Amino acid sequence: MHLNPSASPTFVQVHLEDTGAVQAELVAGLIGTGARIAPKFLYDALGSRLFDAITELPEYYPTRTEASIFAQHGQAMASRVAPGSVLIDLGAGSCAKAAGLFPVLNPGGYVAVDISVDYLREALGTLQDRHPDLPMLGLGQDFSKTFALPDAARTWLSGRKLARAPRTVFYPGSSIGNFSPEEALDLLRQARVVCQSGGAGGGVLIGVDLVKPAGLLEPAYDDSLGVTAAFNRNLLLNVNRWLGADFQPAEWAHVAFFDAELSRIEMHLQARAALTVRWTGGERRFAEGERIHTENAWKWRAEDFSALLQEAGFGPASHWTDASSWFGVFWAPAAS
Ligand code: AVI
Repeated sequence: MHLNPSASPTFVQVHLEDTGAVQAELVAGLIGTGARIAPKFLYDALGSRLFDAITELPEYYPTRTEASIFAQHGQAMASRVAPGSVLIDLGAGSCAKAAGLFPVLNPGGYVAVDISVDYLREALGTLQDRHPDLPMLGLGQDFSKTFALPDAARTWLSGRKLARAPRTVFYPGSSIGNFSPEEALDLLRQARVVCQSGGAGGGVLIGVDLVKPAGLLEPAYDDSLGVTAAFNRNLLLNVNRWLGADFQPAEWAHVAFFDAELSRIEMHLQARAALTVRWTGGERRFAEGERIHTENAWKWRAEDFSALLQEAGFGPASHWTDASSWFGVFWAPAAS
């Protein structure tokens, strides 16, 4: 392997929400009828480790099923993705999924996007050592509300003669399922704008968990080791830090079920007994059995997701699945 010790990734952090805004969002969710806490609070340092553990559980099929689809159909995907594209990896984390596809996709540049640039430093540094000639940018950005390449990223692309390269937005892991259908449509529309601002041949490559019987779905979100329950309850410890609150995780039961009509898994925390939670400047009484809604994971039918891509303005989608059609990886060109 040719190692160029001078190659190093560039890092850009887009403005993070200030503490006051985060606290206001949390309090608004807690005091309303039907308490809710956004799923982003699942992912503090411990929560991210617990999620990594979830992906190894026998019941949690999505990660390994998607990996098998990439392994089996990577070449077919590569025939759609223009070589030399800039691969824009949403929620990149360890960058492992994108890195596994470099040999087949042959990108001309790699932009790893995650909420904090700190999550990307180590992984991108290691990856750059393995691919010294591939320009790499770590972008710290919360793309869950708005997704666009910031000026600093566009300048970085121009500086590497990649401004007119095709752009592939890569969003694996079925994280799109944690968006409502309306939010998913919005994100896909924005992804299309990002693709269309590059050269011809761009598109999205996206992993989507498909509808299946509740008997398969529910254990994936309520495993026998209790790892998902710990992941869900850990959100309360994170909220305690943000708000100075006194949630006691042991007082809350993990609840996960599939709502077939809405086609989504719902995760909640349910008070085991009547209790009061206090935080700096406020409190909320919970009756026994009252719930806090913490996450939704929508499950799509392949034809509905293809239609969503079309509604977002993409051209006709292709998709690949595993033998049981549990999971789909979709490619859709930005030009319709
Ligand atoms: C990150 N996301 C795709 C996971 C999912 O399956 O919805 C989060 C998760 N929640 C519970 N288990 C996994």
